[in-house]
Amino acid sequence: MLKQRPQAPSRIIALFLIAPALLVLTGCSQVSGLGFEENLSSVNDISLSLWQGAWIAAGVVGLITLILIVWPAIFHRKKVGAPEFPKQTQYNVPVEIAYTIIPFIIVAVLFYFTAVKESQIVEKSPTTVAHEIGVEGIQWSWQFSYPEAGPKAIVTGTPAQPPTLYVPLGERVRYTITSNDVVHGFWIPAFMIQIQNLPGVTNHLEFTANKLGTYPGRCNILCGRNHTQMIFSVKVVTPSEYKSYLETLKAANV
Ligand SMILES: [Cu+2]
Repeated sequence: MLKQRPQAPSRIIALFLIAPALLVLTGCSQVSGLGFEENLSSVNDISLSLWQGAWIAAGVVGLITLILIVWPAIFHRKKVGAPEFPKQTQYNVPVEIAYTIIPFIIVAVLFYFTAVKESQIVEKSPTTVAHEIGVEGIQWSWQFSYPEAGPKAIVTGTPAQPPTLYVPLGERVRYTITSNDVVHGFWIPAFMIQIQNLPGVTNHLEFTANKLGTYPGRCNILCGRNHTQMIFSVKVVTPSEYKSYLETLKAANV
């Protein structure tokens, strides 16, 4: 038999009301990129608020769920002399409607904002872009082509020698995404970019890199035995350095 527990002290109630509020508030004051840097690419500018918003929404839902779990465990414990089971109820229609509608609203809101952002990301320039680069996935590396430097300006990587994708700073590039065998995923984590390389399908993506540096790139679709070796680097260089890189490719492939 359980001993009668003292009335729940008011500080426990305060803890459960104030602690979540504090967590949320301190979280809000420090909403950073949550792992992503702002303004690194034109895609980051669009996606970052969605990423932050999704985490805040998840935090709020998680907190409410935690309170709902812990609350009965503390405040509805078995009392001395109480029957073995508390009063059993079923078919609480208002509650069931609530827990059907609330998740639906959450999913609908997330879907809406995702669709809005996605359509902005895949938007094509009405006029011509500054540069074109081809990105072909091959088992198991990448092939980058630079049509501005001629049809032969193709850099092919291998698992032993991963290739580098040169990208001009601050200039919009249209990427043509293809595959010559299976499905691959062109992924530059820091730029919040991923688009699939599909055999028989040509995808396009346009974006601008906004900060000089070298960033890791990966294939993020399990594409076969050596999938993990499908790595590459993205090197963001100044427009003049990009021009001379194109010249080097042109000279090497004449
Ligand atoms: Cu792959």
